[in-house]
Amino acid sequence: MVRFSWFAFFFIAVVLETANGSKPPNIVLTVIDDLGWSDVGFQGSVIHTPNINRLAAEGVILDNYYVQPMCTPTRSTLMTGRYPIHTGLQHSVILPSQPYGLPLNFKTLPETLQDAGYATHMVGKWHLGFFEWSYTPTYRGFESFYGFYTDMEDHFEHERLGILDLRDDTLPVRDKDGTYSANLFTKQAVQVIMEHNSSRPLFLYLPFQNVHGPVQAPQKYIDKYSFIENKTRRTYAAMLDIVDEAIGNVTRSLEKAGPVVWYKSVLSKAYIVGACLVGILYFKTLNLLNLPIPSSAETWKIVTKNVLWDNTLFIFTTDNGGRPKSGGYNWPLRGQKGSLLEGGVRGVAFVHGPMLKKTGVKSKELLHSTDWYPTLINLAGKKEGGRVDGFDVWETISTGKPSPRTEILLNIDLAPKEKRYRGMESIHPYYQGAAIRVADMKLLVSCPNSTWFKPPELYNKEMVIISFYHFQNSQVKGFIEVALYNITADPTEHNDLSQKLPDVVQKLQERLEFYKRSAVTPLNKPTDSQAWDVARKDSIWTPWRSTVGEKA
Ligand SMILES: *[C@@H]1O[C@H](CO)[C@@H](O)[C@H](O)[C@H]1NC(C)=O
Ligand SMILES: *[C@@H]1O[C@H](CO)[C@@H](O)[C@H](O)[C@H]1NC(C)=O
Ligand SMILES: *[C@@H]1O[C@H](CO)[C@@H](O)[C@H](O)[C@H]1NC(C)=O
Ligand SMILES: *[C@@H]1O[C@H](CO)[C@@H](O)[C@H](O)[C@H]1NC(C)=O
Ligand SMILES: *[C@@H]1O[C@H](CO)[C@@H](O)[C@H](O)[C@H]1NC(C)=O
Ligand SMILES: [Ca+2]
Repeated sequence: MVRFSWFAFFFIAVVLETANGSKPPNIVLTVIDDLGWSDVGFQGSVIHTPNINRLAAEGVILDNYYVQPMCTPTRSTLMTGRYPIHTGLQHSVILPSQPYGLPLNFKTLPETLQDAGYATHMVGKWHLGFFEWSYTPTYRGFESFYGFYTDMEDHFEHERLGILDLRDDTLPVRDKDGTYSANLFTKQAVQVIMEHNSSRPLFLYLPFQNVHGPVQAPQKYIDKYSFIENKTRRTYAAMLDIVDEAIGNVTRSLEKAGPVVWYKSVLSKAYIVGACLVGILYFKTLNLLNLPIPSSAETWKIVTKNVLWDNTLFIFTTDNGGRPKSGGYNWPLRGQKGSLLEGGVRGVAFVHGPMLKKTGVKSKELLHSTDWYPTLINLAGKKEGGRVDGFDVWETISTGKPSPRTEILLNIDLAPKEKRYRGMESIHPYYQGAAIRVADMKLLVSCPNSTWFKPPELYNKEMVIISFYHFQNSQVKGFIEVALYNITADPTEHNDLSQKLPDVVQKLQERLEFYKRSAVTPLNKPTDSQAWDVARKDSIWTPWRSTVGEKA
């Protein structure tokens, strides 16, 4: 009888194996907030990230991949495939009491994946607006949401400016005070995975709160980094360490989930008898031919081959560069979060999955965070509707084909001059400037200057180099009016070629002008005191201009 059930398992395995081949992949999109270019182990960091390193090594590392320099804009590119100049989110980020968000006329990635038959879940940070319910995740394509709406908050108390921001779907979660967010989110992600019915493909959007400030982590993880003297850096290391553990837990649960649910739903059906007969036949044949009969353990291995993980595309990306003040570093790249220099926008990222044809490689092809939208919906079998700025880069990632991209608009965020921008100065005075990458070259215009920030644990080793850049952790003053870098030859942006190559400057300036013509006015709005009134009354950040009722 024991053997008998193994036969059944085996048959199910074979059926699933065949079914899997044509099924759209499960997609797990993991975003690490403010993760620095050089902070993960596979970039040479001292921070311990064994799970991330292994997945990166087994997958494809994206070495020439760009994001936007801040949270809201990058997240908007993931959801829409559009450059922020086309959604109105190109300037700064949404603050808790500002009444705007990702415009409702853009169909989001989860909405499109839902059309393609996906189960869509989100765990973590939203940061794309919540002033009305219709802007929140469960109204924008996610079947479930567990996380927070605002830009940042205490990792233990889940409070932003002293007010709670934590929800399960639309309902306040008030009993998690003291539980670290990475633990909460991991537990929820694992639950989503284990409860997922694999008759539908899964889309899990998992934007962690880590490693964004406030710089906090459970003491046990901080203690692992006693060799890092600087306390901010030590705690940041702990924050990344726990994310690595989280990713280990999430991938392990993907390795377990899937067949059990399928097995349960199939068990009730009559053709299980047929399955067993085929199983018996198979084993009888092995017996007759004197071939070894697989042991229970081996059979289990075959059965579990059909877990979610075996058809999962796992994407790992930062949303912007590291912020040295909060312990994140982009060394040897220049600049930091908020800057259009490489340290702000060159994103650390990799993809992993059995559907990749060429793995264990570093892709040098030009890629941008807007590319996920068309790439993923095409993989899901749904041709994109509407215009996007991203490209379907699947062949590039999967087989190493040249990127369909020749250029990336990094952003256009110039201080207001025109009339329509007047009054915007009070919103957020920091303008990033404009930048564009075309093939090897990158042009920067009107960008706040920035320097090279070296992680403190590297000081002793390379004293000579650092003494040269010893304005450590202070934002260098001044503006880069115009600068041109050959990023392929000079990824650290040391050698400004704008004087030497004026024709190249002009060519790239024309491309910037081209994009400028299609830019929409930034949506930024002054803060609204009503947001505070409602938040204080409900003791949670909540939509305050509610036009739609809560979702049942
Ligand atoms: C990972 O799983 C282990 C075992 O269940 C748990 O103790 C640990 O807290 C989890 N890690 C995170 C980051 O939640
Ligand atoms: C999974 O979904 C299918 C199709 O909707 C359904 O028939 C089946 O009962 C579900 N299985 C479980 C275990 O919920
Ligand atoms: C530690 O590093 C942070 C930035 O990561 C910096 O602001 C702080 O001044 C450093 N502290 C010391 C004692 O060097
Ligand atoms: C920008 O900062 C760098 C590094 O500190 C410095 O070498 C350069 O002169 C500055 N450029 C401008 C235009 O201020
Ligand atoms: C940029 O650098 C690369 C690599 O050194 C070189 O092949 C290319 O010709 C350079 N491009 C320009 C426009 O100078
Ligand atoms: Ca961020």
